[in-house]
Amino acid sequence: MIRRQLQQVAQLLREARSVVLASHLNPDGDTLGCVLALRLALEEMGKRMVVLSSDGVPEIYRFLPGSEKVLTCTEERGFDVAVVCDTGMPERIGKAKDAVFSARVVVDIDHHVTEGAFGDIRIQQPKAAATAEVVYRLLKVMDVPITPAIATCLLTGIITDTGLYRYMNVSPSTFRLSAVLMEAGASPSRIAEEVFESRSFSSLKLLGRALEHIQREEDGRLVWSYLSHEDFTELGATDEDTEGIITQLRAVRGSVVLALLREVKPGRVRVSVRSRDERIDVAQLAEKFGGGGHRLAAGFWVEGSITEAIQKVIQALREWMHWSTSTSQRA
Ligand SMILES: [Mn+2]
Repeated sequence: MIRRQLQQVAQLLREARSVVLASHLNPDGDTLGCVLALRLALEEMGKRMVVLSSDGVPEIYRFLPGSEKVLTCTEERGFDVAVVCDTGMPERIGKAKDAVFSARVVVDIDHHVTEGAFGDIRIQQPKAAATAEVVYRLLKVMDVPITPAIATCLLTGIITDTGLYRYMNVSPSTFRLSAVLMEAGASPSRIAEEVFESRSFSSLKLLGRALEHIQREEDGRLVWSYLSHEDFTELGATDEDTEGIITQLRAVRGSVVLALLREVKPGRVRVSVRSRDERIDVAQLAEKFGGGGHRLAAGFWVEGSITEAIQKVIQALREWMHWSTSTSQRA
């Protein structure tokens, strides 16, 4: 099934003259690695391309080959093919939506299964640890040589989406593909250094502040923290500096649901939520707040002060945890 779809997409891309590639909002290493690997492959094939990331490219991913070619938006329309990587929700591509849906064929490649229709061809491979695994398969079907630059983009997707091979999505094939990409010229140690050990000084100060504010409830199953607007101004930090903080909260023994609230602008709070229990679908909760994401990782915005946001969100999280665990027990 997937192989046939990949062949279909390969054919479309071969025939296309112009292609638009789009990553999701708040882009991570997987979504960027995928669009940049595809960009390199299509450039080799002489296609005209636009690569879009509505939220730009975070500093830690600027080492990725071709990242300087990524645009936040374009006026260009009417592409032959659009490829969206790593999300199943059109809202998650932000303002890239207009260019993407102006294309004659829209392809969505993801490793999460999401409800609803998105695009004309939808490839969902839940067994893959990262969308990069699916893109690798597509490139193989297209007979594209895996250059060191392409391998670097794809391995970055795998390394970041598996949290350095620590999460449950890691399978023997994740390691097999990583070995292939390493043989093709990607360096895991360099990627790890660029992504995890190249943080700004203010982002570490901010991490310190978030750890200082850490709280737990629900017998330690809900662990959360916050950053107020004053924290950001005092430390000279921006929201980009919060990247990775939520991952640190996972370190608390017994934690199941993690949340980080930060008042990015006065009166506007950005919330990230993670779950390590399949029954607790945080994307569904995020949708109630007008956001989205995946079952185990989602985000949304709340209007109001940080204090108001904490009250609202933590209460909602508690209820959501109770509801999720009791309904799935019955099912
Ligand atoms: Mn991903």
